[in-house]
Amino acid sequence: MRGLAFGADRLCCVSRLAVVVLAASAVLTGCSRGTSSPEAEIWRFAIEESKGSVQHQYAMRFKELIEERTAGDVEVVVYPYGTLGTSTQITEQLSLGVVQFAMASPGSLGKFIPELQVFLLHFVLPQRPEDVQNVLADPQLIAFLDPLYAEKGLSLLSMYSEGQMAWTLKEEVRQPDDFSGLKMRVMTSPILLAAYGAYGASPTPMPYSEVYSGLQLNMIDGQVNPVFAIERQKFHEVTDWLIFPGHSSFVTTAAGNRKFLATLSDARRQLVTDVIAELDPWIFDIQTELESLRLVDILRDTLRQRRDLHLIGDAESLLACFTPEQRRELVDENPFLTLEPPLTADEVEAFREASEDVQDVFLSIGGSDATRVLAQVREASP
Ligand code: 6CS
Repeated sequence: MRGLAFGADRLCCVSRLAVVVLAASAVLTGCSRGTSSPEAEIWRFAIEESKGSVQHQYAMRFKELIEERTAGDVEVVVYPYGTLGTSTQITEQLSLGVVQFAMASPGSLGKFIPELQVFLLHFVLPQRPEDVQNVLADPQLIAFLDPLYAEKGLSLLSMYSEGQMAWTLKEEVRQPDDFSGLKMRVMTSPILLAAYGAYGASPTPMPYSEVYSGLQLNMIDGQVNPVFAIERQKFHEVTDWLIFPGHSSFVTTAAGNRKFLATLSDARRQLVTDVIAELDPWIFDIQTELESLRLVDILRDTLRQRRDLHLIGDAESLLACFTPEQRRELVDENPFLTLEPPLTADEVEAFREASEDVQDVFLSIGGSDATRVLAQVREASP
């Protein structure tokens, strides 16, 4: 087994520490416990995002369905981001079996499973959300990636998109040259460093929880995340530009501890499989809905806080779900919002060209199966 990148002693310490933290956090923090009986078997589900996020919705629905279908014999305890540590620490805890389920995004897990970084490449996944979802649901792709998870003691349960990626920046960026000298926060996978390095930025890895203060204190100039995450983390309060370059979607994966899943009865394992299958279309609708709801919230904040916001993107499609009233109040009559022209085809092309070399970087550092996984993603794309 290719263990996660730390030694046995440290694993032991991490494990003991995590158990203590889990016990304390269940009492002290906002982790979601149900009302099941004291004898209920506990399944712990750690997520990389805060309450109100796409991952939180997913985990809470998982909890609801599992508890309902086991008539309370199983209780799922959900640990939102901040209760158990960084994304990397959550993955370590999953690998150790301290938690039984977790979200593990390629931006973090890609350090340990390099092939997974295929989802971090720009201009590789399709543009239409439905097409992205079809790629991620491709059984062949999942069957191909699961053995790589198995080497880390994990099981890949599902992959889904959390929406298109947007940049929030302190300055306008319309072409790669505009990134010159800008410190762009990225998650910790090497391909993200290469991707923003290729645009001329200074990529700066940083845990999610430190991004807001990093922007506020000018340690970084920008960051990249889907709209709901920008709103939840309030990144729009510390950046003036919200830019939709159309270069990628945020992909995450739901994973389980492999040994734990193997110890389940056939019926319980089937239950997990069924619930996960049911969640795939459900979370697609939820994330689509959150994308527009959270943009409404961001624009409402600009009014309330009297903060300027410049939006670069395809306004018609971004604002399509706004009610006429929201459109009038938050867009047409909002003195703090400037709808800038979307990136031109040439500007997008300049980013696409600059990103091409990063595919070679992926093939050279992306692990032994990088070529195959990239071909598989392309094959599954329309
Ligand atoms: O940027 C990040 O670090 C985080 N972004 C999202 C949307 N989910 C989890 C991840 O850690």
